[in-house]
Amino acid sequence: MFRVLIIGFEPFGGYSENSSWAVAEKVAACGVEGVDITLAQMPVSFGRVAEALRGQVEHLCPDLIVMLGQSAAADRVKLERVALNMMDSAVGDNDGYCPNEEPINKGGESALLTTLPIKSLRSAIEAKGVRAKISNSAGLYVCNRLYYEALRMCKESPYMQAIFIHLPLYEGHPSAKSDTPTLPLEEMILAVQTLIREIYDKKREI
Ligand code: PCA
Repeated sequence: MFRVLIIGFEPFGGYSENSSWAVAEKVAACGVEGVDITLAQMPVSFGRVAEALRGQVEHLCPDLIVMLGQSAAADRVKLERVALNMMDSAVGDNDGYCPNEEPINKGGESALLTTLPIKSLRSAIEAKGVRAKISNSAGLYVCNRLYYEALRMCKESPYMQAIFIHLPLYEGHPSAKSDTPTLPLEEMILAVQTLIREIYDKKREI
């Protein structure tokens, strides 16, 4: 069976909920036909997130890692193309750590890119009527840290692929103000299910 590790984050930065976890939980609960989905929550911690991912990946050996993160500034589903070898944050993570332009992997590659066909994935999501776009920066916070680690692991194990998706707040999110962009939870669930289905179908054609 095609094995997928789906990841969401714990709340952070004063938000009582994290859209990424709400969506990941629902996708894992509803499932995708023919796909074995395992759910994991990651800490919003520069220091702990890589080990948390490694533990899950070594245990599961997934074919695909789908990582979700919340971005309150996003107004649509954002498919992240690239992870940068840098950590920087003025506000600090859930451990209160504020890295100042620190490399993730000293001497390692400056950037790592997903090997998934990101444009056709965007088209598949849009064809379901969900707003989506490709982003060329996942920021320098914990999501980027996790994505870099996942793409590094994919280089070590080429059968494995990974993608990071930033999600807006969902409609009804307790932290959403009247001017915060939101998407219905169901649309974001559909987007992630569609992406998994699309990747799985393409694999089966090979
Ligand atoms: N978003 C943060 C970290 C956790 C999350 O959901 C980010 O964009 O880095």
